[in-house]
Amino acid sequence: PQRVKKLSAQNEFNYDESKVPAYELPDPLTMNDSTKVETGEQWMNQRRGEVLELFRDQVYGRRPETKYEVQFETTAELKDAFDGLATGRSMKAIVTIENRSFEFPFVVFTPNHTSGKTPAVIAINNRYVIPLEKAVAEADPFWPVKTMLQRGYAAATFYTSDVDPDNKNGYADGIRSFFADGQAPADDAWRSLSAWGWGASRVLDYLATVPSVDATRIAVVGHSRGGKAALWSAAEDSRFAAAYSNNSGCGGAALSRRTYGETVKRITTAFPHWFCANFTAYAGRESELPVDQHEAIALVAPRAVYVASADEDLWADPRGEYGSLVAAAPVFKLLGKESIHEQAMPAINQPRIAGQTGYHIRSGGHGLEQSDWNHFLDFLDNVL
Ligand code: GTR
Repeated sequence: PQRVKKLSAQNEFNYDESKVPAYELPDPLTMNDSTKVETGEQWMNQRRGEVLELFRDQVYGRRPETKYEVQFETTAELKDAFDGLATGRSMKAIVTIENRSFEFPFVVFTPNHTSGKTPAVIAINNRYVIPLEKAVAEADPFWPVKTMLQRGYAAATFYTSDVDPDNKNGYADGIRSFFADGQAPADDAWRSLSAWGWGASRVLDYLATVPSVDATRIAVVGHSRGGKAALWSAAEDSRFAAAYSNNSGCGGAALSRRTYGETVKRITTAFPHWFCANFTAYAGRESELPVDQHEAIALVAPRAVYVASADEDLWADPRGEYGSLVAAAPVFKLLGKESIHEQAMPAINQPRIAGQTGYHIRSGGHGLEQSDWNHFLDFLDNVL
């Protein structure tokens, strides 16, 4: 069944392409003062910072500047996981500010027999906590750790709610409240999507200390709400070499101005803890947003971005997800990189890869499946 949502009485959500409003996307290559960006340096040194600030201010919120320390502890180890293919570790990140601390767990598998350093994939996991033994015993297409290891990647994951509860009433138990020392969040302060992205950066901190891992070849991946967080994570942290945003929809890869499927109004009402207060104000007036999601992709340029949709997942607006990738192309081009620029979407289950960006639309519903991973890893092999 197609993932479409309807409110009982009114026809609140649009799934009719002919009813998508005419819109003009903000030009990533025009500075706030209307100057045109003409060189890659100008983008990297001037305009990129402006766009990043706009997203912080209007969409995902600003991360705190408070100084903190992070330490890592191994809580369990599995030396010969998958018949000796890899070593698995349950880890704990301990974040300290003065005499207070906050902990969250994560899991890492590193290949045992490698020549040289391996790339790594960090998955922002919005499903569950993964004990080591379970990861080994039960093949799970949502996080196919064995596939990644066999293809020469280290694989790490953490559960979103362990960093910041995915619950509109969960603030007190999360990292945001820890940073704010229990104070309520300011209107422009970070929200959960940004907090989860921050969690991925802490896992990267750890991977950067692992001798067998190449810290310059680490990707961040997420599905749906995790896919929104993955994109923003790579925008905020340039150490990520690639981002994969799967079925991420509204507030992820999909263009907000299309108002197809999920809208700003619906998402900020259903999930008020995901976006900063300012974003809520664009409910029903998406065309007034100073940014759109193609610019979140542009923030990752010239690094690699992979986007995937599912043809029945209309709630996430596949056309809008593809469209933002294409609309980011001028930024890749200015940075001397090739990227997808064809306006027409590729056929179902036919991945399209061009330079630094890749895309596929899978047949079927909302989800992250083995075939999605296979296509993404093919792309990653190419770009890393
Ligand atoms: C939905 C939400 C989407 C998407 C999804 C998910 O309910 O409307 O934005 O994030 O959840 O994470 O599976």
